[in-house]
Amino acid sequence: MKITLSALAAFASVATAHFNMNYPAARGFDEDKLVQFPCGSFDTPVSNRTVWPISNGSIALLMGHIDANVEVLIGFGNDPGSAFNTVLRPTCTEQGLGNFCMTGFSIPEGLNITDGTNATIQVVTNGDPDGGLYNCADIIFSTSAPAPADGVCKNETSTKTVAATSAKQPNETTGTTTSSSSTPSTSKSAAVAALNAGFGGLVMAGAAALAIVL
Ligand SMILES: *[C@@H]1O[C@H](CO)[C@@H](O)[C@H](O)[C@H]1NC(C)=O
Ligand SMILES: *[C@@H]1O[C@H](CO)[C@@H](O)[C@H](O)[C@H]1NC(C)=O
Ligand SMILES: *[C@@H]1O[C@H](CO)[C@@H](O)[C@H](O)[C@H]1NC(C)=O
Ligand SMILES: *[C@@H]1O[C@H](CO)[C@@H](O)[C@H](O)[C@H]1NC(C)=O
Ligand SMILES: *[C@@H]1O[C@H](CO)[C@@H](O)[C@H](O)[C@H]1NC(C)=O
Ligand SMILES: *[C@@H]1O[C@H](CO)[C@@H](O)[C@H](O)[C@H]1NC(C)=O
Ligand SMILES: [Cu+2]
Repeated sequence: MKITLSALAAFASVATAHFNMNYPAARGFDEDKLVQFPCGSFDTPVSNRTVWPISNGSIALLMGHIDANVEVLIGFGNDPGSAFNTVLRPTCTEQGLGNFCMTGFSIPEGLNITDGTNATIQVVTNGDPDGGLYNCADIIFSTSAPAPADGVCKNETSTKTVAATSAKQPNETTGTTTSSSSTPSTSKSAAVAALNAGFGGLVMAGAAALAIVL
């Protein structure tokens, strides 16, 4: 029983974490300040940057919302501040809790990015009713960057992406309540299906159990 409860607590904590950026390593993480633009309140680049490839890069996220829009931006240089002016991956909608591994990132041609160029990646998601959530990672580009270690970048079996219902940036839309008028029943049934399936069901069961315990 004790084990079951702590397992539920672990799952429940995923549900409250908004989202984490696991690879490349986030600059920092403060769940309560993830809503602060830019970088979820972490304004200072770290000195131990992740060596990241110029083509075919991956980004590993841990999703705490059952349905979220996700966009990836980049700012070049040692400290881009809030100038995340280049879109690396336009907004898509991700469904399912847990590990989400985005693949196939390549830097657009013509930007003169070479080995040793520094940059900061910002991932923007929604999922909360009140705007964007932000995580940043400081990187240094290398054509010989190692692939992420085995198991670091993987998808939960229930994870899937669909075309975003809005072309807006995630921080200009709210969570699951903002599906466009043509698709509410689809996204609702998808959310219910996810709730009833494996990981999602456990998370909600965990949250419910905790709510009762507390
Ligand atoms: C990139 O950042 C590191 C610190 O993280 C710094 O030592 C290095 O000089 C920077 N590279 C360039 C080209 O400025
Ligand atoms: C940088 O150092 C911090 C603190 O030791 C660590 O948590 C983080 O994972 C490191 N980041 C990278 C990219 O190695
Ligand atoms: C791109 O990266 C993925 C994930 O690391 C890997 O499986 C794939 O083989 C790579 N593709 C190329 C063309 O290098
Ligand atoms: C590209 O960047 C390198 C290193 O920062 C610099 O030496 C070179 O002049 C740049 N080339 C162009 C065409 O901007
Ligand atoms: C994870 O799923 C997304 C689509 O939902 C896909 O683009 C990506 O390549 C997958 N990652 C891996 C490591 O297979
Ligand atoms: C949304 O993110 C963009 C950067 O991608 C930023 O310029 C804009 O200020 C953000 N909007 C809000 C309301 O924070
Ligand atoms: Cu959240």
